[in-house]
Amino acid sequence: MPLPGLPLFVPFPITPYKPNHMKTDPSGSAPDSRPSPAKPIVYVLNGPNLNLLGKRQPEIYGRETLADVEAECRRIAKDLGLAIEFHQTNAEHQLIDWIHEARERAAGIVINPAAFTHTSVAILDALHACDFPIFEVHISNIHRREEFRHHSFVSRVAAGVICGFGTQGYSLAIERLARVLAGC
Ligand code: DHK
Repeated sequence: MPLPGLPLFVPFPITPYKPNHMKTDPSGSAPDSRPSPAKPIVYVLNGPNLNLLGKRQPEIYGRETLADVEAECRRIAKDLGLAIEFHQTNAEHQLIDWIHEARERAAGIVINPAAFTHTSVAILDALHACDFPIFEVHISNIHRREEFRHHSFVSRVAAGVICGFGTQGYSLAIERLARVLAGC
């Protein structure tokens, strides 16, 4: 029986995003005192060989460079009121270190792990330690390519996956992340 005065249906509560450092400790102690960033930070992380974007297999990855992608990510993030940390590395451990850094500072991650998508349990584990939305991006349609590219470890933890939209996939992922962070 519903209690008098209470609605029959309580909608699923949307919990607004709080970065880790602003969460109240379950023990009851106060949240730590680091200042909250003015804008939510999104880490845009890129894995191996993406530094060669525009030069490497342009028939697959297109002619835009990673610098072009970064500029577009920054442009769209500015419009959406987000700050961007944009990185590329050829080293697995460096990607993991940035994911750990993001865990402390960021509101979300957009990641193109490139070849590590298909191989790295370590990157999956690092992403599992983050409690914010993660969007996985692939420039090419990995499902139209060699079979070894069809499996992604990262998809197990991604809120969404974009592939085959070319470099526009990054902008789409940032737009989606902004919506999710706004609770819509
Ligand atoms: C980029 C790579 O470097 C490949 O190893 C992936 C991905 C696909 C992309 O499409 O962005 O298999």
